[in-house]
Amino acid sequence: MQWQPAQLQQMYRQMVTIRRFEEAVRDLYTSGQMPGLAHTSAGQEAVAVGACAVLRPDDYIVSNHRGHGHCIAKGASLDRMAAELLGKVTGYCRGKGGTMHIAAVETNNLGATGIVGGGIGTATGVGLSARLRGTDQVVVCFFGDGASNEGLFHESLNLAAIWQLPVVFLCENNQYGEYTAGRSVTAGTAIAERAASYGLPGGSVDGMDPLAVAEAVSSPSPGLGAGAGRVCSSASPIASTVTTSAIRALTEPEKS
Ligand SMILES: Cc1ncc(C[n+]2csc(CCOP(=O)(O)OP(=O)(O)O)c2C)c(N)n1
Ligand SMILES: [Mg+2]
Repeated sequence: MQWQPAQLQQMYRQMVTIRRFEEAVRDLYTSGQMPGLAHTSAGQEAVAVGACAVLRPDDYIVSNHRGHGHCIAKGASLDRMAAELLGKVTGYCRGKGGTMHIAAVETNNLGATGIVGGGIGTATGVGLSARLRGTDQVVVCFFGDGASNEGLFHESLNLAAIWQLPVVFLCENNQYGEYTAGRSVTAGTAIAERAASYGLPGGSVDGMDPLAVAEAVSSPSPGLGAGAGRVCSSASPIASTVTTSAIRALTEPEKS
């Protein structure tokens, strides 16, 4: 892909914005000012920004419990996000959703969920909706490595393959499911290889590199032939990895 300097600057700016937002979330949460549980996406900025860089405004994303970066990268207002996280009526969901259930529907971000893997089923349904409505919209589904061990992941991949749905299943493999090391609970060598079981294309890219993520999300799916210049319009699971420095950044101090 060819990138203009202005596009690269915009991606960098978004990544810095996400990191600063997450630092503010951490401070508000640990000082007891933010209700509920907060999960920051510090260290995973490149996945959200790279993926959303190749989406149109009318494309959809479905997020998870670590979704502030997804929300910002899809174009949400920081003010309304902060209001939502703090339970204020001026927030995206009138303060009822909070960090784990925020949705910014105006940006076609259909929302986060506290149910690990829950968004994978939602995204598959949204893909079916786009297919039935005859649009060329695509859905990017963000989920974690832990979620790839949920039954819904496998059911969704099966249906997405059978129905040829325009969903990119984008696994953010930070190598941990909460405090559990991924290698102790995840069979096989790479999560992306699970795609092959359903006849879908899959691959792993460096999750610290926004351009690599953008490239992976926008590639037409080989073998399915439906890409045709559009952002990937076939189901295409992708596993992205992050480094150990990102994992340290993700570790949140205990709430005092
Ligand atoms: C269905 C379900 N099972 C268990 C949990 C508890 N839980 C919250 S976060 C988490 C780990 C998720 O790991 P992963 O999908 O890799 O996301 P990460 O937090 O690493 O970004 C678990 C098990 C939950 N919220 N929902
Ligand atoms: Mg994880």
